[in-house]
Amino acid sequence: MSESDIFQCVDHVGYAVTDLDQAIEFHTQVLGWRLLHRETNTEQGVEEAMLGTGDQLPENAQVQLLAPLNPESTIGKWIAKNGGRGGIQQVCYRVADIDAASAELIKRGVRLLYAEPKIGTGGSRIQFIHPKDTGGVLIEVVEPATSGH
Ligand code: MC0
Repeated sequence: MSESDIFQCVDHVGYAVTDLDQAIEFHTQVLGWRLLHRETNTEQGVEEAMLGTGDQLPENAQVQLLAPLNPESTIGKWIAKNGGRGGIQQVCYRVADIDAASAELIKRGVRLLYAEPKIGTGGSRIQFIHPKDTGGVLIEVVEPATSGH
């Protein structure tokens, strides 16, 4: 696999959704994605589902469906600002070592949202680059739980 000097690949695209079950049904029944994983992440204020083409995480680029646990959560506020509708909220790039990647990104002048990575889907470690420093896209950075780091 050919990699950039920081990122390995697009890990997932994250959609804010208003109804998780309905969104899972659409993505599996109509689009043909497979449901790989589902969990509640109270720290992030979401109930989320990962969909892909294989059997387990991590794999090829996935789709992440993010439903707000409450209106004050990040996703709840994003949906409210988006006229009450869902949509693409983030794109996530995969790294092998999130501590090294974070240090390098800071050195290159972007603001990260957290002082230390937080826990994301499936026990992964996650960080975000502020959308004001990326041209308007919220970029998540993930070190999958199974990367061996
Ligand atoms: C806000 N902005 C965005 C944006 N959210 N721009 C692009 N994409 C987004 N998703 C812009 C707004 O339009 C606004 O620009 C400015 O940022 C401030 O927005 P705000 O509405 O005042 O919102 P804040 O400042 O309260 O929060 C924005 C911030 C927040 C990015 C800090 O969304 C955040 O902390 N995100 C990281 C966590 C997260 O997204 N968690 C949910 C996924 P203007 O020009 O109007 O000033 S959890 C997840 O993904 C986990 C489970 C996983 O993958 O494993």
